[in-house]
Amino acid sequence: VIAEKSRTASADFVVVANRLPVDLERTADGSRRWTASPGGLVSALEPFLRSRKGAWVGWPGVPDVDVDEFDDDGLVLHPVSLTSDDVRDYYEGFSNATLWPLYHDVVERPVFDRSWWEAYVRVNRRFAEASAKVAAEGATVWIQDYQLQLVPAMLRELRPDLRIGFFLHIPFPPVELFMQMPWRTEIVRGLVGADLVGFHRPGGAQNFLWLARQLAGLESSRGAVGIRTRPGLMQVGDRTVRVGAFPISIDAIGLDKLAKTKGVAERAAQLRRDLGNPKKVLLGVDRLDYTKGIDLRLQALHELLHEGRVRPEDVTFVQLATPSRERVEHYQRMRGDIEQMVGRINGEFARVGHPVVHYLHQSVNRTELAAFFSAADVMVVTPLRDGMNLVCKEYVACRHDLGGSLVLSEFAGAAAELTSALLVNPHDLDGVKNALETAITLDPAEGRRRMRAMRRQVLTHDVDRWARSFLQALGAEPAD
Ligand code: GDG
Repeated sequence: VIAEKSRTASADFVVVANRLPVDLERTADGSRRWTASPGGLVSALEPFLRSRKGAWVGWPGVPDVDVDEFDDDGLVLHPVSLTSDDVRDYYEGFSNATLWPLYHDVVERPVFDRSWWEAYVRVNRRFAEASAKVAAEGATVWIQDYQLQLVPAMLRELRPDLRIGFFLHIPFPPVELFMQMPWRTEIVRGLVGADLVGFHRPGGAQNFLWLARQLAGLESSRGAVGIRTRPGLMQVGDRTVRVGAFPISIDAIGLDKLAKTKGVAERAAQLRRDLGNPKKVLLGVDRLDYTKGIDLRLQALHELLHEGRVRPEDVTFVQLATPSRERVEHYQRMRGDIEQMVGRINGEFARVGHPVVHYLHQSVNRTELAAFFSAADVMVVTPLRDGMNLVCKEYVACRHDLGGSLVLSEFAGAAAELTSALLVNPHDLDGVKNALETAITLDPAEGRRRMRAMRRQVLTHDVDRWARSFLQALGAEPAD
């Protein structure tokens, strides 16, 4: 429980994100408490913020509550209130039913609703105003993700003295798709309010530079954008905006350490026993999201079982599906489809006491997750499109034993780094089936070779390096 106290803060370093690093929870007796909301972003940025008298501006996760700013162990948290209508129109609507599908290759059809757009503008302004109040003279403000693309320009107008960075955690779409957006020019103009606009992949940065030229008439460099270094440059009035690629990562060393603990090893062994000691454990871990390709991997498994290429007594597939965005219609439909497929596979291939697919629509803690990663022979990551995908990097970080193999979609940002994975085109079902079969039967020496190469990449490119390289490009951190 964190004590709430009001004070005026003047921070030199401010992170602005849709959510705060802690969630407000209303308990059964009507009282309120804060719970940590774990995640890559929070663990990446928290140390930076604490060491720099930092502040975090974000929504506490429940509608219609007003909470004063408070100090969480040296980090000042500034809650931004959202009404139920804001949550429906700005968050579930424009963010998650317009931008999310549009930016993920229109895997679902984006809904363009003018009242949602109005709410998006209104809420972005609220975030900009809150940030303007919190930041000290000349402070650095780092704005996160697709929910807040208008904040950079709004904040610059209020506070021209600030150094402003923006990072997009999801893919930036191909130009042909972005052009569908009725408010495309407004979004581009919102983003170029920043001094540095960062993406996971150079392709996203390149698309953005092109669109800024076409839609906002901005002069920009035409050379290729490199990773971490070699940014694109864009002239916006008398300012030069940098545009770059900064592939995000995980706390690889922390996870490696956790996976080496006795507790995790014992729990992993227990999980395998609980699953009936199958020859091969296959694992999927995702937010339950239609971009993640959970249906594809189930379909691939179903066909492999049908064709007798995989025997139900040899394999167990565990799908951890964290509940997500449950009030958005696309998500409700997809959940139904996936649960039907799980039922069908088990209906046809399970024996009493031995389901082939274990499906958990639940969230587990970090230690339990590390145990699942340690227990899995084959990690299946098959998104149709994913900005980066941290799960595959987490799996690799947990495999100090060099065991396990990774089936990874080419359409995850991580595929550019994890080139020793068994890469698949998720639209090619035969290709996915072949990769699963290869992974299940992979020669252990070959598996170790691949895992060693992937670990080298993940352990040397962690989230701390990501944050530092972004802030260095922004001029907010000294160069190494
Ligand atoms: C977006 C982009 C980009 C999942 N279930 C549990 C749990 N998780 C954790 C994973 C991982 C995180 O959630 C999911 O991160 P991903 O990167 O895989 O996917 P998104 O949520 O879609 O994230 C993505 C990311 O932003 C960062 O920029 O990589 O492309 O879409 O850390 O481990 N954690 C726990 N229990 C669970 O049940 N504790």
